[in-house]
Formats: sequence, structure tokens, C-alpha cells
Amino acid sequence: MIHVQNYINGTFRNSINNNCINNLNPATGDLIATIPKSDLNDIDLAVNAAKKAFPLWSNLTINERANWLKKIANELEKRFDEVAKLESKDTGKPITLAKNVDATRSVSNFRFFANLIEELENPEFGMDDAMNTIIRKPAGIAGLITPWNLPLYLLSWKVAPALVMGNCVIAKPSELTPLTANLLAEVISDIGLPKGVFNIIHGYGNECGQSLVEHPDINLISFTGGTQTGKIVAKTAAPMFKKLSLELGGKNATIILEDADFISNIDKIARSAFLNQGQVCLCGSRILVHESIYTPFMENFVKHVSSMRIGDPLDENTALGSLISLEHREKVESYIELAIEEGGKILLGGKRPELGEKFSRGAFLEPTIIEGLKFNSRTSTEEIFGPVVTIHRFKQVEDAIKIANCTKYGLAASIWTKDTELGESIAKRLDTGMVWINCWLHRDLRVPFGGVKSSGVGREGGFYSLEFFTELQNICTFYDL
Ligand code: TXE
Repeated sequence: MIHVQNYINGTFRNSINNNCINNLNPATGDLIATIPKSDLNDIDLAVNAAKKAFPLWSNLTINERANWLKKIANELEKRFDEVAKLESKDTGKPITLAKNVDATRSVSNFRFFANLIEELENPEFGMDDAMNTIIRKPAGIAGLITPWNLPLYLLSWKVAPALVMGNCVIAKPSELTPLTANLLAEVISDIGLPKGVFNIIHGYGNECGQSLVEHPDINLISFTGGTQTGKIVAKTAAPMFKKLSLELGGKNATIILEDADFISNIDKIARSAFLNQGQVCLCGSRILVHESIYTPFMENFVKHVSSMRIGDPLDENTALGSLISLEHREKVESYIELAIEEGGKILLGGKRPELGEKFSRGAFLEPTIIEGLKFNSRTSTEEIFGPVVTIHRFKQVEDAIKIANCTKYGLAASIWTKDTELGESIAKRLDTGMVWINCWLHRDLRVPFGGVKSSGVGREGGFYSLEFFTELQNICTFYDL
């Protein structure tokens, strides 16, 4: 049992009110930690610490700050196994996923941004009689709010560029998954990062998170989470003119064209639907299949998904673990019921698996494949964020594009075809921020990440992150006196 504390001004401490929130392992229902139930008073403390630290931190050279990031990466790497284990216990995700994705990426995020600054250029625009020099200033105190599906992966994705550009940080991890954020605070404490530069406040979103967004001295908010919460964050931050980045939900289409090599890619297509039990904003939760290959595709797909092993998240052979909570499972199950009401047919799954006494209180759900739904039904267009995919037939490419765009979300899509030229021309007509062709979640950290419509505002990744975490200032010097 871990007693997690806030990390403020280089010190671990309880919330001022001393209240706590229980943190459960969603696979077993066991109590694994308590976290502070922080409020505005704790945010105030952290803001004051960050404000004090800001002059010193922002005045370091960018290389000096990059060296701090490298130290964080090295120290995190030493605790790789611990990160993976904590992440698996806290989220219910399979340990192999926690190792290959969460623990690996958290380290590489810090290294990537530390190295990227080598390529930063300071643009200058000369005029006949003057020179414009553009400089990058840190935005100030950055509020970073992160969700439960990829806890340290997404936190490090924000912390690294924020710090390297000279901001001080107040992070608010999801109350459901606090453990690896706490480990990051330990790492940062161990390497002796100047106090106040990095702070973590734990607590509920509507109390602690809301106070962070509302705080007048927080200059920038980077938020990843649900679209509904994103609306509240935007409503609060916009009138205060805070810099804002919102990475929200998705209802991504996987488009299988007539000529797709779906047999050799079936594992990748299944992975795109069910990675992390479908709890990744990029998951392809609607599969659009050309009618000429519908039957063989479905035979292969159903066979492959039914062979995915569901069970103990800490077992290396497990492909699917538990959902994040019993409440979230109920939400996902309500969509399965809705699908039946809407005329859908459950081809696979839809039930809670029998996994024995140890996991009887866990939030497990079988991977679920549904066909026969209208492409514009609620089940087919709303974000479920669980191990549920809907399958839709199409005849013409035009129909596939129409179905893919028929949702309020616009995050990502994947297209599977041997004709990559056709794939690219379809990609350009999809209303999404990202499209993968013959792959999925193939990430180059330099490229812009983010969505359109209700999937968010702004882009992070590579230089786009560095830009987001800075204010550009143009200095125009007139020569001709
Ligand atoms: O997210 P929330 P939840 C989607 C998915 C899921 C739904 C809800 O559909 O079912 O969102 O998940 C903090 N001011 N995604 O409830 O509530 C909160 O404490 C400031 C997609 O976990 O949006 C947490 O730290 N902060 C997503 C963070 O916001 C607030 C991944 C996200 O929580 C707040 C996760 C407030 N008023 C869920 N209220 C993705 N895009 O990857 C809450 N928070």
C-alpha cells in the first residue's frame, strides 16, 4: 500500500486538508494506494513555489535545461521495471504493453525533447532598414492535466517540452492512476532538480483540476482527457486568455479497401481496435470493410480476436487486461446494450469473462465485435473507449469517406490498401488530424499530434510542442538612425 503525497517545492507532503482518496487496482479491486484530495489551497502553494523558481529556471540556457531532461531520462530508465509494474497495477493493462509502450516511451519522451532543441533555429527576417529577430520565451507556469489510459507516457509528453522551454510545471495526474506520476516526482527529487520547477498535485478533476485551470497565475493549460471535460476546461481558460491545448476523444475509422492485405495485417488491425482494451484515443473502433472482402475479413478478424488472451495483467502472455474501473465498464456495457437496441448483432464478446476468484472484482470485459448497425447510429458514432468495435460494409470509396467523416470526432484513421496513392488521396479527404496507411500508431515523435472537430484544439509533438510551450517575441531593430 503506497501513501502518495503531493510534490511541492521539492518536498513530498499531504494535502493541507489531510483528506485522501483511495486508489484501487482495477483488475483485483484491491486498495493499492491513497492519494491526497487536494484543493485550491494546495494549488496555491504549488503556484507560489513555481513562481519563485521561474526566474532561475527560465534563465538557464536551453542546453542546461536539456541536460536536466537527460538526467531524468537516465534515472527513469533505471526504474523501468518498476514503472511498468506500477502502470500495470494502476490501470489493469497488460505488463507487456506497460513495458513496451508506457515505460519505454516515458524515457524516450525526455530524451527526444532534450535532443530536439539542437535543431531549434532562431528565425530572422531582414528588411532594408531593420532586422526582425524572433525569440522564444517560456509561457510561464504550465498546468498539465493528464488522463488514466497512458499515465506516464502522456505526462512525460507534456513535462519534457514544458521544462526544456523554461516553464515551471504543475501537473495534475488522473486520480485513477497516480502511481507513476509519483515515481516521476521521486526521480526528479533524487536528481535534485531545482525546487519548485516541477510540482505534482493529486486530487479530483472537478476540485483540484478545476482550481488549476482557474488559477490566474497559470499561463498555459495542456489537457488530455474526455471531450466533455475539455469543454469545461476551455470554457474556464478561454476568458482568461490562457494558452490552451486540448487532446480529446476519438471515434476513429479503420478503412479496409478491396485490395488490402488484411490476412497478413490482421494482428495489426486487431491491435488498433483493442490495444489497452480499446482505451486509447487513437483506437480504430469502427472498421469499414469493402463488401467484396467482407466475409473473409470477418472470418479472419473474429478468429484472431477470439484467440487474444484475456486475464492477469501481470502475466506476460496476457493480451487484454482489465478496464480502468467498474464504473467505466458499466459505461462500456451500456453501449453494448444500446447496440442491441439499435439493431446490432454481437458477433463476439459482450460479456464479463470468468477469470476465477482473484479477479472476480476486476473490471474485465471480453473483446466485443458488433455488426449490422447503421453507420450513423449512436453506438457507431459516439466514443465508447473500451474493447468494442463496430463493423460497417461499404461499396464505393466515396461511401467509406462519408462513413468515416460521419462523427463529431476527428482524431485519427487508418487505411489498409496495396494502392498507397489511392490511400493518400483518401487520407486527404478525411476530417482527422492523423491518418496511418498500412500501419497504426506508428509514431515519429517529430510529427504533429492532435485532432480536429470535437477531438481537440492545437497540436503537440516535436517543434509543435516546443512552440506551444513558448511565447514568440519579435524584436524589430531599426538601423537607419
Ligand atoms: O476523463 P476526464 P475520464 C475519454 C473517454 C472516457 C472519458 C472520461 O471517453 O470515457 O474521456 O474519462 C481531470 N477541470 N478519455 O473521466 O474526466 C481529471 O481529473 C480540470 C479520452 O478519466 O476528462 C483527469 O486528470 N481537470 C482520453 C483528466 O482531467 C479536470 C483519455 C482527464 O479526466 C476536470 C481518457 C475539470 N473540471 C479518457 N474534470 C484521451 N483523449 O486519451 C476532470 N479533470
